[in-house]
Amino acid sequence: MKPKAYKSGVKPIWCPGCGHYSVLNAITKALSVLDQQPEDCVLVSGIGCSARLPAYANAYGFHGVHGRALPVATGIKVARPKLNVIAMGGDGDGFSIGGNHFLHACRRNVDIVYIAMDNEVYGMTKGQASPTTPELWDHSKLTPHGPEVRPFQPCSIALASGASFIARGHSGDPNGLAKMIYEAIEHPGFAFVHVLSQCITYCPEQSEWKERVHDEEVVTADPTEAATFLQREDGFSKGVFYRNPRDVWPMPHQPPQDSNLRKGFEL
Ligand SMILES: Cc1ncc(C[n+]2csc(CCOP(=O)(O)OP(=O)(O)O)c2C)c(N)n1
Repeated sequence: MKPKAYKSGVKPIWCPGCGHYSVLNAITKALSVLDQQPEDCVLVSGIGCSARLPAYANAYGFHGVHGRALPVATGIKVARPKLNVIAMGGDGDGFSIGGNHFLHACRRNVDIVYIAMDNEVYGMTKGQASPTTPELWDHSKLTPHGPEVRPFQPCSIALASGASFIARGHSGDPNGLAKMIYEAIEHPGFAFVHVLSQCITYCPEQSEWKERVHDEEVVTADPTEAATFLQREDGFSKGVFYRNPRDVWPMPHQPPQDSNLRKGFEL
């Protein structure tokens, strides 16, 4: 099927210039290259501008509650392992209210993809600071001097929490992002794709991201090398940083081997 066939008839209501349009295009392109049947794929989201995406795609969709995309996606994958499950949402959804679920989804290594559409702001609720807002970003009346705290580091935290695939894309490069999403779907285990997805409505300066983003293909399976890279880079590197397949949860059930233990409890 052509990428267009993976779009629903619902017209997006995102602002002009929003990066989320490109993420939708990248997802539909990746599904097209995979030749995925729409009924074999589920897009799961929480709440936010980004979380509207499943409504715009021709696949199963679940628009859930704020911060809860990952537990829902985990439940779907465990119940229906053959489905291609792609969870998504914004930086507020994923790293603030849903932050705890992010850590544990990385740790469990369920075979799902998680696309965080990071615009460094709460877009839907009109531009408050989020966990990834720069320390001195002073555009919101709620934080007139900026949030004055260090931004959350999504890729480093994903690595420390056990994600087995970590990449960063940019909405200004939908083709590169589509390839990355394709690789994330093909990866067995929890695949985290951090997307710099601009919100020029509340952060007009993000239109400069296209000049700041640079390619940095550091595919390593060594967590120490990945951690060192992620601590040194400037947050605008683009590429697949880490790929290290490991056991996927849930593991195949192994009956207890200790027959004495079993006998001891037999009636
Ligand atoms: C439990 C709960 N708290 C707060 C809200 C209000 N709310 C709706 S969307 C949103 C933030 C969305 O920001 P983000 O996840 O960064 O996505 P974006 O809109 O920027 O794509 C908030 C706080 C809510 N819907 N539910």
